[in-house]
Amino acid sequence: MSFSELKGFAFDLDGVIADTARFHGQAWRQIADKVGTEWTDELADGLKGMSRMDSLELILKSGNHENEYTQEEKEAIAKEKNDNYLTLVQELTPDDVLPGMRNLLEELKSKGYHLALASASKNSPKILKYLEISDYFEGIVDPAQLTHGKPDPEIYLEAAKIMNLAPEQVAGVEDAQVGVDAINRAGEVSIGIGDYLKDADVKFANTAEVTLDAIKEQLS
Ligand code: B16
Ligand code: MG
Repeated sequence: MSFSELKGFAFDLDGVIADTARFHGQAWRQIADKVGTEWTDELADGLKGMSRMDSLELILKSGNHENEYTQEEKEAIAKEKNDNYLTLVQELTPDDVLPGMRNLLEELKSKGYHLALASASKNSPKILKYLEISDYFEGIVDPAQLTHGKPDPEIYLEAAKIMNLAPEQVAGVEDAQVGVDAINRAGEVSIGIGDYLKDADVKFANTAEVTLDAIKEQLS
């Protein structure tokens, strides 16, 4: 893993750039209550970075309810969660960019790094607009076009393609274990934010600590 090889960064959105993980959590908690699954911190962490349908499956499974709903009913529940989420995120403003991240995007952009978004969220273009940071990214991977969710490397490989870079020239930034695993499997440099993460090449306790110098220091 060499810092000098890096030419681009692929960012996760929820929990890395935007303080939206709490809104996903809040909206899923209502669904967990509805289907009768107990809400625990472990379940909340496990949902981070997972696609909408995978998240619902995990909630159903952890309460042993996986065989109680038809596909049509599951789609209706997932829509209900998303409607709740979209109501909650309406209150987002540019102040909801997580600490340090606007400066980091600015620094990376001004130093000529390529930037792409590798979020599992189908709502990410909307969220970037609320936060007024859409212009930093030269591309957004469309999760609707992917065959597999994180921890499959597909989303991070797509992000490298969008930037026209080889995987080893890209660093991915994540707050979820499935996301760090996806970056590692893509052969990119993994930057993990959160004490609970395992196997990240570069580790930070929170977003405020992430700077280009600090990344360089950990990679050399
Ligand atoms: P949506 P990320 C992920 O975004 C969230 O962490 C996860 O909680 C959510 O279920 C997933 O996006 C799908 O989001 O329902 O909005 O399409 O962390 O990959 O940026
Ligand atoms: Mg995330």
